[in-house]
Amino acid sequence: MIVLGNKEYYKGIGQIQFEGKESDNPLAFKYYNPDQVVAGKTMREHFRFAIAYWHTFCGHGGDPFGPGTQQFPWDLSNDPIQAAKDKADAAFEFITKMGFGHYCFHDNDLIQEAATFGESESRLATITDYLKEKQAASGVKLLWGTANCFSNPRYMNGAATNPDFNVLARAGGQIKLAIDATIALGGENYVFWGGREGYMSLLNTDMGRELDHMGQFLTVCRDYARAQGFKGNFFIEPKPMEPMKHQYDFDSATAIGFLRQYGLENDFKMNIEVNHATLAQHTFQHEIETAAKAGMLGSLDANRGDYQNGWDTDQFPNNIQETTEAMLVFLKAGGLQGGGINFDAKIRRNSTDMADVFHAHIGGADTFARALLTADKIITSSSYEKLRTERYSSFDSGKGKEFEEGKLDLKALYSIAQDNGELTLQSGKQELFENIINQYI
Ligand code: XLS
Ligand code: NI
Ligand code: NI
Repeated sequence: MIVLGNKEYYKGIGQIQFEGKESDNPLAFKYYNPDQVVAGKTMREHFRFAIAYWHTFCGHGGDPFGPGTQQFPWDLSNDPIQAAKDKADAAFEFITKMGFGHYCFHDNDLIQEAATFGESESRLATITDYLKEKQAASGVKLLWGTANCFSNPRYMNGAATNPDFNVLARAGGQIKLAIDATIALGGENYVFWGGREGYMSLLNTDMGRELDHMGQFLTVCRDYARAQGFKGNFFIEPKPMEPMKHQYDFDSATAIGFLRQYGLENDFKMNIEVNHATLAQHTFQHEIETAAKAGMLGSLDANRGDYQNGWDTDQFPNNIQETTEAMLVFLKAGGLQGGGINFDAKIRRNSTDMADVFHAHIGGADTFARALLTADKIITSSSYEKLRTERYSSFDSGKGKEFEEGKLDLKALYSIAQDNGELTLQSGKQELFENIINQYI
């Protein structure tokens, strides 16, 4: 029997409750009311909020100009297994106090990688057993697991796209273990973020061969997991650059095309991250819409970038306008397929109080909740839907309808153009659409 820790890490902070927007309590939700029904589902069901193990329990605030600023009481033990268990205790305390139902991890977030592959395998198995107990005791579930195949120097030239086969095989070994851990913990999904799958310079890169390797690699990962009985989704998390100059999963459209080319479209969906979208020069809502149109809107990694510098700064969401536009697309798409909203975000380097990470997650959840409420009101009570539908009304009947049905050829378009003569301009009314968003916020 595993003895679960009973030390309190976040002292003086209790369960975070919904108190409504009039509350001045910084440690309460103002908009996120888990049991409130919006558009036919509770907020809890819409969002399935998850905590990212890496930022919240492993990130110490280091940046290229200085070391971490956070000292976590769960990092004190010199024994890696004890330290991992202490971290798990802190994690489950935090997730439970937030009232969130899910968490996400990389294998190496859970426990420090060992000097040998065999020792790493046994460490991961040990902490997996411990987490199983923590999940059972708390009811918290695993939204998705993944493997960190980008930090260790062995992956500097990529994992599945490494020019050295032995590195590819090593990544395969590591991912097998991460899939095993995900399955053992009842994980609902498994994520691939191609951290170093891409290139720094095309001069030394055979891109076509690397893409074929990646397609084949994902195929064997899928086949293995399915053979082990894994029923969940696999998610690709597109990102255009950083750490590589060019990453193969550039954006949703690129990743969807890739999956279709390699016959993976039935098992894989998108995990869309706000800051990755903006790094690709897209909006968050553009990426959601692209995935939804392909039937591949799997999950979301919630954060925001800094719109002055453009990097993947992974700040917590607080932009109501942006999130409202995203929630419009989200609601119209019918929500997520199997995924949830994972706060892939970190507090700033100079946010050093234990309460800061609570403020951050409360703010993030409230941003999504307020945006969902607003988007729902826009859809149900404003002229937004009608205005959009009207723009396309020329396709609802007559020749436009025939075109949609594939009944008109180019010569038919030619004769319609001849008959019509010059056309009157149809306004796109963008400013009116923008005003509706503001009116309902
Ligand atoms: C990095 C990614 C990463 C993935 C999981 O930019 O967002 O954190 O979500 O590997
Ligand atoms: Ni990211
Ligand atoms: Ni992410």
